[in-house]
Amino acid sequence: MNKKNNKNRRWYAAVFLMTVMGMGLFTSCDKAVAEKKDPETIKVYGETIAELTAPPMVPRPVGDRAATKLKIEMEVIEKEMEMADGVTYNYWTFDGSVPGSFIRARVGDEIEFTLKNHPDSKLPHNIDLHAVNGPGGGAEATFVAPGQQRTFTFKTLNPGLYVYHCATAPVGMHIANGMYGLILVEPEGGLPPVDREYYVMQGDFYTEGEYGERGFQAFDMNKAIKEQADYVVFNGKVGGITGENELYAEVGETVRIFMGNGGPNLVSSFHIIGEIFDTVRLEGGDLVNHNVQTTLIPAGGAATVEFKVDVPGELVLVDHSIFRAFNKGALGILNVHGKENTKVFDDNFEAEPYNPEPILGSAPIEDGEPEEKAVEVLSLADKMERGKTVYNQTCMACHQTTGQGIAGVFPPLAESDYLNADVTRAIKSVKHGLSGEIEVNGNIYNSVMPPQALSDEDVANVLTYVYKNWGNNGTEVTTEMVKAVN
Ligand code: HEC
Ligand SMILES: [Cu+2]
Repeated sequence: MNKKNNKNRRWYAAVFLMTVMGMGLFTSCDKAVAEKKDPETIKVYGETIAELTAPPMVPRPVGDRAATKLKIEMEVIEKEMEMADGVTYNYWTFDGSVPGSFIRARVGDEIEFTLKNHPDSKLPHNIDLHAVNGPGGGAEATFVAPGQQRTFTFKTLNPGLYVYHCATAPVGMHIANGMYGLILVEPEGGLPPVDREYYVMQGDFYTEGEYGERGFQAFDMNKAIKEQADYVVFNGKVGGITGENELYAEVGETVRIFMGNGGPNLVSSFHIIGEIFDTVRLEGGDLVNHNVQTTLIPAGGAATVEFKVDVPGELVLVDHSIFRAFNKGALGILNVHGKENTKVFDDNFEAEPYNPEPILGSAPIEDGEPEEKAVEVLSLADKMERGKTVYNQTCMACHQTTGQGIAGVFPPLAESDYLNADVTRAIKSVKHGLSGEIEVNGNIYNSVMPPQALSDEDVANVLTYVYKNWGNNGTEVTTEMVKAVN
């Protein structure tokens, strides 16, 4: 390894002296700090090649291992990957995944960090690790052109969970393209053991096309500057932790999620639907909170959340800035298997009728069909136009912009065999709602669609719009057809 000739050494020496003098002043009045073992003096034993993992997995805990010289090699790879079904994006990555490899170290380790930039890359890159005490967090020391590698070393002085990211100009663009990950520096003796650990990171993406627009999508700098994200996702893409990527645990187990936020812009209101965090290590630091519903994770920050799963079912990870979850992708699943525990949760009750007195001042409930206005017959083009408006206002929140649905939660309307097989059934579903187990394109859904409060005419319009889009069979649904279905 070649050490570079440091022109600024004198300046650094001056800053260092001032820092030492400052520390002298502080230690005299801050006993707690003075009594703590100075991490700088922790001895290292031997050399270890770091185990690195792609999300959602994390390397083995450090446990009680002594500090060591930890060798880390990471590679920058620029590559096209899927952002959503039918949508691709040119990601810039650390080690080929978004987020990049998870690094697990302990306080006192001497890290020898080598960054390689693959020869096929178009651009130079570097890395700023928030776990570093030193200029740029290593950014300057690791600036590598395509086909280059560089090394620097640092000692981990502060335990915590830290973000790393590329800091090459334009920094925002490098982060927006997926260049971030987490490095965990465990305290002496390690974190308390749990049954399962996972690695999740939120990120916001800015594409030329709207959310869900198919094909290759280029980065949109203007939207990024205006902070108008098209995608807000976990682990790099829509469905990053749903379907085959979902997380798993068994009833009674304790789960720890190392949760980071790469940004570049948005802060995360991280929440798990159906679970309470028993413990949150705030901002990745030493402050511990208990019994938390939602924890705020800044861009370029992290938190560790821990909880015991008590009953089986699907826990849903979301950014509780909730349109991001249902309309931009920030939704993931932790599937919990095991025995029911009706003491903790019991949902085996039938629905019963509820017929209260009408509320004074509310619109009277009419008997039978509401009076129809004289029906003007729309042209097909007008019908499609109107259908699109109804779709965007009523259906899109669940079935998504291009009818792609959300895996495991909302079935697709695009190329839906269920939809195309039976128009009467489809009309009935929209008019009266749909619940219970159904199979759509080979996947089972067992959920509830509430009845949609639409006129018969709008049911016809929206279904015509759906049938004539996204690879469906083109059926035109008329108001008469809707009227005929009860
Ligand atoms: C609140 C969320 C929600 C909204 C809003 C919603 N749906 Fe659904 N929809 C669902 C769910 C959930 C199912 C599956 C129900 C089940 O599992 O039995 C479903 C099923 C369907 C199905 C049958 C399955 C398939 O994929 O073909 C159709 C057709 C459908 N919806 C059309 C619509 C239309 C048209 C609208 C707008 C007028 C709409 N839905 C609005 C949640 C919703
Ligand atoms: Cu970069």
